[in-house]
Amino acid sequence: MKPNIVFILLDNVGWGDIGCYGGLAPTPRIDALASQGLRFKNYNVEAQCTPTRSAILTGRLPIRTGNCSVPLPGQGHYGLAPWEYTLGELFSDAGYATAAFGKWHVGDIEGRLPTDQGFDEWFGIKNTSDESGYSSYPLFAESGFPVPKIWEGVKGSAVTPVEDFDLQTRPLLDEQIARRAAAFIKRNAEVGKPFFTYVGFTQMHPPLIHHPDFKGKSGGGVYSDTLAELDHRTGQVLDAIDQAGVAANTIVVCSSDNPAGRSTSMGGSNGPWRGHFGSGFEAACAPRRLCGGPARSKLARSATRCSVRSTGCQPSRRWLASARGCRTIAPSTGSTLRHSYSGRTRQPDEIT
Ligand SMILES: [Ca+2]
Repeated sequence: MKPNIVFILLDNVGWGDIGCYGGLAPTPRIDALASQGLRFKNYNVEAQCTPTRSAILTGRLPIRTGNCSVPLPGQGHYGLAPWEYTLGELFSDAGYATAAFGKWHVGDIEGRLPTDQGFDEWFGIKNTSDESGYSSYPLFAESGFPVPKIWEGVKGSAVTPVEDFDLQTRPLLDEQIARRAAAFIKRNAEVGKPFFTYVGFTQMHPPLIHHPDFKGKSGGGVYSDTLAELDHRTGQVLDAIDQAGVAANTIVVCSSDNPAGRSTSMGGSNGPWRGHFGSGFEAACAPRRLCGGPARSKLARSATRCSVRSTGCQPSRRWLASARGCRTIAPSTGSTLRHSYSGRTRQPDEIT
């Protein structure tokens, strides 16, 4: 039976933010996921959102896909070119139902959106959470810049706007992402179709604004409150898997795309690592990553120092999907984690 895959990608969460890595804010759901599976202690990503996301989705170094940095508004087209072979395409070719929810940030034009890159459906934002502040800037109306939107779409059709993405809707977005991801999981589990979903939560990326249900809940300020929400949203996705009765055949990966930022006033910890989001120091490449299921009992219930890179996600998923007939990505930089996932070794293998 093909395993279901749920890839939860957090935004700008530092090594030291999560409880099981020494964080002080309570993150019980993510900590529980770590205790059920494999916790990586040497998982390396890129220093910014777009480079890491492109590497996860393609298994290729950002320099090979042209995604070495986050573009600024007005810099022109960016992201994954239509010919890149993404996880969405890989799992579609292997017979999976596929969906992306949340932040994309690897292309914002037709041909480069999730539903153009193999995903059957998508709900979320094309770029980054910074855009929620644009319409509140002085002279925004005079600038002629379009009001940022939250979008949705299905494969084969143009995406359509759901609502404005602004400072009012920004704190409510992850609630919608979790709800839609849960519905997708339950819908496909009911019909017995293997599924892959890429859940890109938008927290803890600025602007950091309380969801009303979590304001003051942690006692540690806005950063801690929002981290509590992020933990809760992750838990909602895990609950959906359990409620759908497919936990024994579902692999969950939880990862951050890059570390916390440099601002100490807003919170965020990169643990023992020097530097911050976007810097050239080690913290920029060292978020943490957790795995849980299938078959959670088959996984090494442990932490590993095995060196892993974000490019390893695509070859590993290809193995997990038993995706014979999937196109070979060339040149790929990733190595699979098949034996680490199965608990047979703590070293990556099969350099592809
Ligand atoms: Ca990020």
